[in-house]
Amino acid sequence: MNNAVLIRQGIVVDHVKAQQADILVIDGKVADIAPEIHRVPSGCDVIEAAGLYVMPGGIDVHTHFNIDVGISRSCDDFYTGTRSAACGGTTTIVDHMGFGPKGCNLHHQLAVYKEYAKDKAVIDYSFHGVIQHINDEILAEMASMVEEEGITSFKLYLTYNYKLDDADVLKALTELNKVNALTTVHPENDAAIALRREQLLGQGKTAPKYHAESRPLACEAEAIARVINLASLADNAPLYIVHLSNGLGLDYVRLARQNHQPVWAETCPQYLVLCDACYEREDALKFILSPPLRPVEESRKLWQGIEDGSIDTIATDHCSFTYKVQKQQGKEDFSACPNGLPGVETRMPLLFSDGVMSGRISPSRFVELTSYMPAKLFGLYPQKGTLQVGADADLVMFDPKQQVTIKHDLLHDNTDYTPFEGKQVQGWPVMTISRGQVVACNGEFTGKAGNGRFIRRQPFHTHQLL
Ligand code: DUC
Ligand code: ZN
Ligand code: ZN
Ligand code: ZN
Repeated sequence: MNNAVLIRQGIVVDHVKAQQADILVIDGKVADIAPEIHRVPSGCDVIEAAGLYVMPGGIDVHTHFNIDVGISRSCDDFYTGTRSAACGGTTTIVDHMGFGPKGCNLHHQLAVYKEYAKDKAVIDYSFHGVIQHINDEILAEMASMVEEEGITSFKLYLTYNYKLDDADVLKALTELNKVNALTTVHPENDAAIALRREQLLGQGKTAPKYHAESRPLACEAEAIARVINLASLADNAPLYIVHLSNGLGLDYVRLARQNHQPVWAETCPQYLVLCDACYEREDALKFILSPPLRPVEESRKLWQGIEDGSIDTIATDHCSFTYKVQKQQGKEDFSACPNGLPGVETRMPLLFSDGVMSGRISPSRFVELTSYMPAKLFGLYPQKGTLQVGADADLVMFDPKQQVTIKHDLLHDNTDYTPFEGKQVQGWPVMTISRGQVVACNGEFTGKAGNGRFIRRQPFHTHQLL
């Protein structure tokens, strides 16, 4: 199919600059980008983008679609999850694979997930491997996951049923470093959380609001400091901290970097625009996730990290459960509530509004946080994360003039609420293009299930990041 699109006179933004330009897309790739393009193939479609920001499509490197968390299965699958992503300006997701039965190996995990996504995804996708236990087979599989399958990042949990002890964390970090993979970590101190949870429940403190008290920020900060030191012991293995929620953890990341350790940090919109006051609400169950929402001063510290460069990416941790049914499991006992929030569709508009339009960050820094750095860290660059010639024509157009009050009714996921209900934003994604095809336009989904492709990612090399 010879398909050509000319996007005219938008404010084209990359991770370093913004300038008015035309973009020519041919067969799903960026074919030219210039102040004005006059030579275009006959029959070329034209999209007028004057006054719109035209940016690389969002890359959300932290979703949990269709995940079985033991007490429930998240309610967005790879169709509704990617549809929602597309409508919010995201053109690639990297999902954290769920946990197969105990004993299931990494290649099996990948085969299961490829089936989940194959006929459903509407935008391109990849997966992070999840190391749910360590043995010789798992360690031996890591190299071929990277070299043959293009799975070049893996997740370790320090809490939940799949937590690894320190010796296994060291083994995983060491081997993943050796095979050129990036290790991502969910850092929370499991023993401290288990003890507090037992104490709270024993005192009859079972209401949803005690979820946050059961895992205070010191639990997270302690685990961040620990895993940073374990990574240093593992021949200075590269390390990526997921869903950072607090300032002390961020200070540990800064300290590690001052010591030239290859450490990167991700945060999520919920930690920037919501706070622990949500746990005082009647519908507190809607906000149960881990790490929990923090006091408002922590959001301020995270924004500081976004402004000064010590936070590298913004992802969502989209892990949705319905409020009316699934979240109600936690009504009488916070520990029985499935953990997680929806957010894949609201990530880009929230950061555009509260970041760019409020003057905290430049449009280029927005691109860096939402697309360029995710692509660089996770082996998608330069196919993704940029609008340079030859890159996939994955892009989003934001209208800075549109004011929107976020309502669940506007969104395209499969849950029944948004934690951001009623929040006003300035600026909205009015068109999303995935490999040259319009997949969302003015709030309407126009893509197709199965059009998304599995992307084999490049191995990780620290020197390409520094
Ligand atoms: N935290 C959540 O709240 N949900 C999914 C996984 C996680 O780490
Ligand atoms: Zn996590
Ligand atoms: Zn997660
Ligand atoms: Zn190299």
